[in-house]
Amino acid sequence: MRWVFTIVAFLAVLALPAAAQELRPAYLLTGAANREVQDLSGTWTYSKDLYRTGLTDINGWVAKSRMQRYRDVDVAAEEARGGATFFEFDLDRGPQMAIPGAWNAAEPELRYYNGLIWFQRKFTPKVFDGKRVFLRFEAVNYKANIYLNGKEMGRHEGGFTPFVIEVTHALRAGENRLSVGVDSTHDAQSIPTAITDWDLFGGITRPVKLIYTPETFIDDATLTLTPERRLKGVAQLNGPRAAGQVVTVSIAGLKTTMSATTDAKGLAVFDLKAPRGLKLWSPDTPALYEVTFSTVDDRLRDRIGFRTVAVKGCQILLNGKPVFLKGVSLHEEEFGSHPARNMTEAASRALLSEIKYGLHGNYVRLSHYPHSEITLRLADEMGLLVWSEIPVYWTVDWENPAVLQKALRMQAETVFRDRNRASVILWSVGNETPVSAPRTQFHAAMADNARALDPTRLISAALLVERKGNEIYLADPLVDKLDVLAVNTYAGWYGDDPLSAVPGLQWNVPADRPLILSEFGADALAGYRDPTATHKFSEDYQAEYYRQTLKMADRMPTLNGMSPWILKDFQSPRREHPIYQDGWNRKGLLSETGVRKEAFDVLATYYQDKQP
Ligand code: GCB
Repeated sequence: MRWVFTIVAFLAVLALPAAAQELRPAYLLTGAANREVQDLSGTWTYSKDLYRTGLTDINGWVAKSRMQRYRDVDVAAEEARGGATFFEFDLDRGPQMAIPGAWNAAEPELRYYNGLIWFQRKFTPKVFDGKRVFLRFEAVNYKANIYLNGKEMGRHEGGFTPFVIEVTHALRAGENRLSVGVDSTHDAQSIPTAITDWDLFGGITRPVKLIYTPETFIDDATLTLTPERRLKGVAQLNGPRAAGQVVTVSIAGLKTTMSATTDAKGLAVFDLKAPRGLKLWSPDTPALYEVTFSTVDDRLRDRIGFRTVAVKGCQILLNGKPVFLKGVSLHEEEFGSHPARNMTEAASRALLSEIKYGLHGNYVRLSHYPHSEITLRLADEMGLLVWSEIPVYWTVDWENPAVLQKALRMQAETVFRDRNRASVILWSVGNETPVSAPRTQFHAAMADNARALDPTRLISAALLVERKGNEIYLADPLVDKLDVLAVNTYAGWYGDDPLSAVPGLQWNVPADRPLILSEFGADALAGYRDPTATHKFSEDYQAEYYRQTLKMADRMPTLNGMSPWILKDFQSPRREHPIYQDGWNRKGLLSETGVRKEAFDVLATYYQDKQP
């Protein structure tokens, strides 16, 4: 019997190991949604900068001041004055774009723009005497250079995780000028690299908010249920009075409160027997509690669900009971013909509703990168278990320590953002990465990092399989690091197997651990029918592929769940068949506009009948 949870592991919830602690961003501002916030979404102006003249001049010289798009200058007023000075930009009079949203969908000429674009937003802050003010970017893809009133405030790399910059002392009364250089270029050292099977969309893809806090504030607080039915957690204070403060936690509806005093670093640690009346979170009963952390200065609210997840032998246990993960994979792309990766609550709810109510699912693989906080919070609210991953996908520069550090930091940003989400049960450390010693070391470091950052969840990775005749097997040393094995398999789509052969494939995988089919799928163009089910790209072929693959799945004894590829057709520049694909990966069970294909019903019926 292999229990993932041990008392020792849980001690780590209380104090992060040194290496993991170093990955904690200076500011997190989790629970920002419930704070005093000024949303900077709306109309911004922009200026394209394909040759990066705003950042550097020829020969690597400092950029010419007439090119520096982030300058705090009223170009029109300067021009009216006349004289020798002139400019080759004017953000105040530039074209406009709605933010958040990828630029690729904003204008036809930007559809395949890949490079640097400067964005500008002017705003007037609220009165903030005695308060601190932060800018929180929920996601900028891929690199961001941030300037306020012409001064550089910070940089960030990584397209899917939030970052926070303090601007208290850089703000001025009245109008302020916020400039953001967004570089969508991916290279061999980026995560992911430039080679993927999805659209690498550029831009300020998630909201930007100004957040106002007291001088000493609760930067982050977490509370989790242990298998011993204790509620354990921490609160991290930031500010001049962070040490020696009493932090009180109360859980609405449970008449439960507890207090702890912060140490010299502003950290308070909680440990309390879970109250008897605590309702456990599960997909069937997604109970969320309003949890409030308060100090004399500040108050932070979050809606938190309490549940346990563990592995026992080859089963996954949710709240101590076996669960079969009935899921599907999802890219972050809203319905419609021109998606901008703009995950409004309505857009996200529309996608998740198809999983929860259409497919009768209880699980979603949020591939291949951290999705919007909106989606995670909805998964909590609607009752969907979540697999979360960062885009260590196919190939990254395995032997480069700087790239590993980047991956670990991205992973930390994800864990810190989402560790209060009951829905998240799995941290994945990679997708379909070809086995080699440096690659396995890289993933092993990620697995150790994820466990150190969060010992309460399970670790997995979507692995490649090997094939010998009729036998499919795993030959990947990474399995030793994983709680749950996961494999992507496409027999019947890629390769020569006829569909009739798929159920008979023999799976040879470790018998002591749960297995998930993290992907399987086949392309189909919605509306293209072929009753013989012998033509690839037809709905009939895709439906038959699902029937046969599900038969195969039923013969896999350690199988604990699946997330077929994929809920909805998604944009991918790899997919250029002019009749069937036209720039879309067609493995969706739904077309890009939400039309259900026949295979959708095949999977929905299977899930409706499926018992753990
Ligand atoms: C995979 C990848 C996924 C692709 C999919 C496909 O194995 O993990 O990102 O989109 O196959 O459609 O080939």
